[in-house]
Amino acid sequence: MARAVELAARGHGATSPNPVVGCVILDAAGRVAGEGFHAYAGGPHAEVVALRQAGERARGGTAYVTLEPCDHTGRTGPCSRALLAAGIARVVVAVPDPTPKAAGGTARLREHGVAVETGLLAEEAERVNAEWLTYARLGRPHVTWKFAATLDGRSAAADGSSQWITSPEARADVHRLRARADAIMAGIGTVLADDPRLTARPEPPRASPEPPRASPEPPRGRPPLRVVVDSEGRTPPTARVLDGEAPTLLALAPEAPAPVPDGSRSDGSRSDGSRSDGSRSDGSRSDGSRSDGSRSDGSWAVGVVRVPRHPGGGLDLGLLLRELARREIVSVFLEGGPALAGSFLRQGLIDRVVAYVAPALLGSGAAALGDAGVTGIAGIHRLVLDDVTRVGPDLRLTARTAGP
Ligand code: AOF
Ligand code: ZN
Repeated sequence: MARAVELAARGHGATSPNPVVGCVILDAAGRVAGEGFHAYAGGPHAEVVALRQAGERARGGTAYVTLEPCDHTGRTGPCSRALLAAGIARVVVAVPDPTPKAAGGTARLREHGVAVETGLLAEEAERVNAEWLTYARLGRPHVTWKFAATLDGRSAAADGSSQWITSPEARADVHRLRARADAIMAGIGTVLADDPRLTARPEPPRASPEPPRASPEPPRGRPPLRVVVDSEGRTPPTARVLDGEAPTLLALAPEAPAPVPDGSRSDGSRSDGSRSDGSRSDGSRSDGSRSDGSRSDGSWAVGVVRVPRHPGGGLDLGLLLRELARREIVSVFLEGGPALAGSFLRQGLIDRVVAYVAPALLGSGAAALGDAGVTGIAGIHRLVLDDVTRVGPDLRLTARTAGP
């Protein structure tokens, strides 16, 4: 199962809106006969990849799968039946499938006399598939909040300048994480202060830190969606997030002025709520945008979404996340600033924290996190530390909140 979890991780950043899944098949004598992972949505499921490799050796064997085998016909056929047809005698599952649509694989396997065990290395399998499991269980994307700070916890100097606290290595690492996410989010304060591009620009790996991919996958069609939380509609028309290099969504309060006309047609809905496809027979749209959100000139569209205000201040971020889930955004990489991160934490919507800590001191200046609703030590937000890694001269700490 540990190997299956390792295999599942190879799908990171490529399977959305589907889970990452790994599978190992042992023959009747306990030797590895097949391995597989889910490489992209619409591609064969991990079990099917492993069964193909195992061939006849699967008969009487054992399948280790990180997620309960599906029992439905979606983009592909049911894995429960594929396992039965291959003559698998025993199936070991780490985590049950939380979606009513696909669950039921273990029940069907048992009905047909297959020995099924569940829960093996469940914690590891949960962690590798955290984004999708959060999306499937809660109906909202998984949120990772990333920040960079000095040893004394400052993210900006007293004059407000905030760039280059961490090393080029740490910044390259951030681009790698951005590329894995379906959406990259920032607040209007960050857009006004830093004018970030919010695109993923990962460098090609030098020494191949990731294991080679075992099966080919089609290239990702769409760069991560850039989301700006801009309650009052203050995004300047010249902001880099509007440069068309990647799709952008501006989240505005219901009555705020829209800084740009709503060019989003990716789901056929207009900013006024009416539904209109607007497609032409050549696949392009009357406004020059295509169904995937790209325009005929190769640039990406800017869309607008209206989000009610939250009684505690700012927008109702839970509703914004639900809207993103509706657009099949499984994971959000939140890049600040302090006010938005504080609102997310207050509203209980941060699942993971990635902190880049530079061995440097400022002594004054702003903290990474704004008001998180804590007034006394009893209200402290405690996290579970999952990983500590050196990135160049800096440290990367990964922690998670308690989770659903
Ligand atoms: C995957 N890969 O390896 C497994 C999945 O749309 P489909 O037909 O590909 O089905 C997707 C669902 O199947 C998915 O949401 C999950 O519940 C189940 N298992 N999915 O994409 C896999 N084993
Ligand atoms: Zn399946």
